[in-house]
Amino acid sequence: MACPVPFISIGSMCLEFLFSDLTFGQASVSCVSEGGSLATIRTAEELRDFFLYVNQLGIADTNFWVGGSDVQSEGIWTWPDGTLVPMGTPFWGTYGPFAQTQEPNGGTEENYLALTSIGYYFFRDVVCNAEMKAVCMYKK
Ligand SMILES: [Ca+2]
Repeated sequence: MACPVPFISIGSMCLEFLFSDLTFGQASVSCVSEGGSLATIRTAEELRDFFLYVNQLGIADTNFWVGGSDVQSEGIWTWPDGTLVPMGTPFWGTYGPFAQTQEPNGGTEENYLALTSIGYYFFRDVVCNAEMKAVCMYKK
């Protein structure tokens, strides 16, 4: 599947990685200016494709914003186009030394979705002013 420059084909997705340290808001604006939006991950296959690509590229020590947020309504996670983020397994990771809880676990303190190295790129809720890289998506 061909993707318009600067997006690259990963599985069924057209993605662009931004390797600047950005807040969620900055990342969101940057993706829009690239002609896309922060990435949406709708299926387990897409999450798997992302994971494999990051490992193949040797950047599996890097954290990335993607497009999910529950800032508008706590607990209701949506993508930039307003559709619902899938909840539970196998999308959201676990937290704690014995994986006692499942993400999202930050309540009103953490309203933005990231794929982090320490979380093995399962979904995780993060505070908005954290700075990390970002994954943009071109919507086909
Ligand atoms: Ca929240």
